[in-house]
Amino acid sequence: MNIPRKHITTLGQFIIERQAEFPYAKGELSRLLRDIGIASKVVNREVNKAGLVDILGDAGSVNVQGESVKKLDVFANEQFIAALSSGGECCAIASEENEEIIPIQNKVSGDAKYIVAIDPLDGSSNIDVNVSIGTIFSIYRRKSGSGPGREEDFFQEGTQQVAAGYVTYGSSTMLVYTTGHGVNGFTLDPSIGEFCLSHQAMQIPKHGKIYSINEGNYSRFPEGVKKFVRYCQEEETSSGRPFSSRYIGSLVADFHRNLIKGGIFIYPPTAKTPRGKLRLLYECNPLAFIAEQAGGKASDGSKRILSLHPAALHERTPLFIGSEELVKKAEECMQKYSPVAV
Ligand code: AHM
Ligand code: MG
Repeated sequence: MNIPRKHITTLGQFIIERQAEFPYAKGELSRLLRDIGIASKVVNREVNKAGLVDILGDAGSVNVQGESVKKLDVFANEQFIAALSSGGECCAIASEENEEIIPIQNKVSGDAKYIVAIDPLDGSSNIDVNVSIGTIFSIYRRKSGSGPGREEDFFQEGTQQVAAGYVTYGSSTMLVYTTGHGVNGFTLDPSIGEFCLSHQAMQIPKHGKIYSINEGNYSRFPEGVKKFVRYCQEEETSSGRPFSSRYIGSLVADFHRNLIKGGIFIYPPTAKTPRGKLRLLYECNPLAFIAEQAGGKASDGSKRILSLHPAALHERTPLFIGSEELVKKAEECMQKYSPVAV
């Protein structure tokens, strides 16, 4: 029996069809997103064969946050830098793996207009145990006039992002992005090597029933977070509590699951890490943009993530992100029980 094939929209087609929605529709942003999509396919290929080749394990170096770097982090970083440097639309990159920005002298199109902040491979401690990992990216227009971009170009609030997205390398590989007109998700079809539109106009459920937090740190949580965790665990039929606890330890995968099913992800300030662990520029801001575009909310416990003004490239912030109702409830707990912790 012949099963009629459904119409497929590839990422490339979708970006071009939606180009008119982009703030400055001259094709540059389309090309930039295309470059990121291509690099992520190369990274996906390596991630998928990580168990087969001698690419696992520490690369022997330590990144700027003092964490050990796996070989795939290095590989992913190089792929994205190469794609963005040669693509002609990006004038500077800020990467989790590089202490300083990477300024790009543009030979192709003169002065490129965009800067990209990226975490090339997040959750890398999960690589050698076959658990989902991801790439997170954020795109801004430059503030400086011409030539290679500068560090100050990156000190813009998250509200200024023109596009943001992530790729999750999991049981299937997905690219999810927004340009400020809703959120769309594309699943990689390995047989044709294309990201195909699979999740159109994604919306996060308003009332989620999942909470995601590293409860091993419970004793170090501020009182507000402890109260919220206990709220999630209490019995109450009308609100569906107790909620389920789900924590992968890969931000992209935890966020992606909660985006689809509804829930809250928290990386709070702790006694050990008073500003939390996650980085504002290339982890929190892009996911906050996506969360808001999908009808959710992202906060540092009291302030909107997208309103924070970065003062350093690798700045950290506490993160409460996901379904609106749950983030509001967590904020209430923080304001009531830990007003000075945020
Ligand atoms: P990384 O950028 O070094 O990979 O660290 C970020 C990861 C996130 O993916 C995840 O949400 C978090 O660290 C987990 O941290 P913890 O192990 O402290 O719970
Ligand atoms: Mg990271």
